[in-house]
Amino acid sequence: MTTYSSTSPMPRIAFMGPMGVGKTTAIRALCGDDMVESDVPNLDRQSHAKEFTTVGAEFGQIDLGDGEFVQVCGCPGQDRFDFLRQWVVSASVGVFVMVDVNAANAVQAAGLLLAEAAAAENPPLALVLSARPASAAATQAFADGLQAAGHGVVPVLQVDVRRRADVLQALSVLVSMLSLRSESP
Ligand SMILES: Nc1nc2c(ncn2[C@@H]2O[C@H](COP(=O)(O)OP(=O)(O)O)[C@@H](O)[C@H]2O)c(=O)[nH]1
Ligand SMILES: [Mg+2]
Repeated sequence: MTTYSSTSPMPRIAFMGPMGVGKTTAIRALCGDDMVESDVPNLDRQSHAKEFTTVGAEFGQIDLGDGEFVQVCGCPGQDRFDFLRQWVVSASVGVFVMVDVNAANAVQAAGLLLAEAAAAENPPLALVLSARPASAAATQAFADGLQAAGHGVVPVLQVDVRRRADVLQALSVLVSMLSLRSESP
């Protein structure tokens, strides 16, 4: 069994993205009730109609098997929580940048978060999650847009965050990429 101490903390993976994209849903799909939530009634209904929104960060933990745990963390997408998101990013080994590729500002919004991750002192590995149904053409146009904006070739995974199997699969891709990275010299 793996134990964690202050010198080897549980690896943390962050979910980032705009309000309503599905961060809380993804963490709930992974962790069920085993999470600390911070949703409160949404007072900013002009930006988004949903009833609850996340203030502060929310955390859960998940057993990958063999006693290996990762902590998953949701970061608010609203700008007034910039400082909190930057802290979480700098303290994470991996980040999921969640996006609706059909949104007009998808490339810009995802690009900002990718740039924020890349600017961290020890940059976390970043994967993009396409979190709404999207055509192959729309997904390709989005990926091309990111590349044209200088973000390189970033993997874009299609997920339905309401399905635990989808979120688990995305997590296992990220964890595999992380273990490859830690093995390379
Ligand atoms: N129709 C539809 N709804 C979705 C889909 N994926 C997520 N949702 C819903 O979008 C909402 C996302 O809210 P939430 O997880 O609180 O977003 P957060 O602000 O990023 O934490 C939830 O009500 C989900 O059920 C999808 O593919 N289709
Ligand atoms: Mg939320």
